[in-house]
Amino acid sequence: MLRSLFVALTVSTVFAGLPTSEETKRMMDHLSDAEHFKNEHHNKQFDHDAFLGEDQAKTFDQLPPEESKRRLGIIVDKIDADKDGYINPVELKDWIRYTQRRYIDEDVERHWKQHNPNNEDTITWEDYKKNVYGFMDDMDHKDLKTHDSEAFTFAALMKRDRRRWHFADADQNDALNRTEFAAFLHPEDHGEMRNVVVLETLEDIDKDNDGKISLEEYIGDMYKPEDGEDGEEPDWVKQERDQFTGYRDTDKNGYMDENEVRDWIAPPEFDHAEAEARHLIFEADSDADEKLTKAEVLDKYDLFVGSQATDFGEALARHDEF
Ligand SMILES: [Ca+2]
Ligand SMILES: [Ca+2]
Ligand SMILES: [Ca+2]
Ligand SMILES: [Ca+2]
Repeated sequence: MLRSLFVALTVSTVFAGLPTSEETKRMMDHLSDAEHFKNEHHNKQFDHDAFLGEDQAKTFDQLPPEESKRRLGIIVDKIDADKDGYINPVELKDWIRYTQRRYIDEDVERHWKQHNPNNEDTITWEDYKKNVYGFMDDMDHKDLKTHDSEAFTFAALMKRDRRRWHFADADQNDALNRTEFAAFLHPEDHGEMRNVVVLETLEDIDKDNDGKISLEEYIGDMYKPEDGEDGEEPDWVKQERDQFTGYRDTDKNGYMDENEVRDWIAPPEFDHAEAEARHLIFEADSDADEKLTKAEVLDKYDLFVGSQATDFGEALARHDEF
């Protein structure tokens, strides 16, 4: 669904008056926020693009491999805070946390300025709506009832935005100040937004709109057999089926409801940076001394630049660091 929506949004930009690529990207970020919550299987390329932004990802993809590796080497030196020649788990965790913070802060700053050019204290919903969805006024309203039409897709996104706006609006004046706007843009980063993230996650996966996630919807969200491929499911998919039946569906009624989804997505105290640091060290630490040399990192180049949590790809493409 995320993929097809992405295609729909990309195709739609040929029409006049549609959102800028920046806005389209933000809508996509929106849709993928829920994905970032799941500490399970990711669609790597999608995460990569969604996390870096299409433009950033492109810059990075265009770097010659040798140049990317050279830059990755420089980053390794930076992560090694005590300069002993090794990256230890704490250094890696701190660096991941730092880059995530930086990404979110810059993202909020950029969107805040974009939607608030006169630097007011708040942005009203009406202004935001006009800015982002104003183009819909010119759309054929018949289309709003047709599933899979553009108008229908954008109307659904607007409805979702409206609800998220309401959740982010702490003082309930229907306008968002900068802090509230940050919660709106990055609900995954704000504990008080947890309920709306749960709802969005559930709705993304609940294809038949019955308000609960069946086993097939759960699997369908993370795995689609390739065309013409009709053999056995990979082992990890079988494990996910067992996970669903054995753990996720705690009351054993065959479905995940809102509460079960809440338990599933990473708990509030879950430390993404620490989990990712541990994962990367586990994967790359070939001599198992629980720290990484530059050679070990460069050996696992793909792992590091592909990690959406580490933001290595973003760091490699930044102009201000090299
Ligand atoms: Ca070190
Ligand atoms: Ca407010
Ligand atoms: Ca369902
Ligand atoms: Ca259940």
